[in-house]
Amino acid sequence: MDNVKEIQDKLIAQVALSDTPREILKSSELKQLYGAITSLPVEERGNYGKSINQLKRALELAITSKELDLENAAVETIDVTAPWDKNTGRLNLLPAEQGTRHPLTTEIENIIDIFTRMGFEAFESRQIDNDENMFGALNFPENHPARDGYDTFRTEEGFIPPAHTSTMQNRILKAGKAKLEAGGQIAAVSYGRVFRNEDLDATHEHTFYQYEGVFVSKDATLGQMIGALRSFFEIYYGQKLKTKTQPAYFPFVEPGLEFAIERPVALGGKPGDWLEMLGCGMIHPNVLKSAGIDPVIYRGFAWGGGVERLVMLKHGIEDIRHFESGKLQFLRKFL
Ligand code: FA5
Repeated sequence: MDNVKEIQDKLIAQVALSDTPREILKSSELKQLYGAITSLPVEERGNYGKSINQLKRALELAITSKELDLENAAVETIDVTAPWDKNTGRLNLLPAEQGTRHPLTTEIENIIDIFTRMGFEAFESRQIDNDENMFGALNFPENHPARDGYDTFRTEEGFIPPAHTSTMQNRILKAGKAKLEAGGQIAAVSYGRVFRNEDLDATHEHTFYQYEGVFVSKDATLGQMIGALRSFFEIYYGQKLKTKTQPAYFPFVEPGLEFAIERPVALGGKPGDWLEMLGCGMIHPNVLKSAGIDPVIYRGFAWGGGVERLVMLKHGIEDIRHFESGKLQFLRKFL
């Protein structure tokens, strides 16, 4: 029995020093101890068996605890800043890839940069709003069919994820009223994510981005708006462009227009290839009134366009659904 205790202490001491502690279970000393049972008198075998079992339990415990220590030590030696293959020792692995900015983030910055250089103040639009900002303040009469054109989502509580950035108009007008009364003007551009319950295809997303201008002064004109928009598109695409307007209906402008550019030859177009870029017009007197601005004294213009379609033309992207797809193959093109 004394011999068993002695061997137990010796093996446990070996476990503490070993890098492969489980191997110790195969040691010849243990085998001898197991074999010795048959050479003992029958009446001693019970006690001997118990002490051997106790040794095995103590040894197992020591081995498991040593294995945990070894595992923890291995984790601690990993250098999280080192290239992947340095830690694993494996060859031919790609180095960790750095993320990149999403092309829409870059392009929204480009758009906003152009308008702020023209003197417009930029505001990010909200992603949750109400019926009044989506329709009421924008001169959509109750139950008017024009509301259906916006395929609007609603929460159970009646809130609206905005279907266009025009939901910012009433806030911008109210916030700028004091500036008008002090003899100044309102010049703002809002931008952000909008949502529509749309059937999806290569040019229609349910979640996309818009940019929207609002300008109010005592003598704003359509000519100023067309000049500002033409400058914007020429700076954005970096070349002279042919542009035109055609009549369109939006309840919040009168007259309402669509602004189109001729697809530049450099971007795969041919003469007469007109692309409608945005909706625009003179702000309806009722929209000014709903912000407390007197439409007899002040007048303004507004426009709203889709960011994705602008970017698709610039980079020759054939399907709008790539933007939200998260596909690396697409995103890597904008490194
Ligand atoms: C509007 O959203 C108006 N708020 C624009 C406006 C603002 C008019 C201010 C007058 C004054 P419309 O629904 O046409 O209009 O959308 C404007 C632009 O958003 C479109 O020209 C297009 O570029 C983009 N757009 C609309 N629906 C989608 C869609 N499902 N996917 C991607 N882009 C879209």
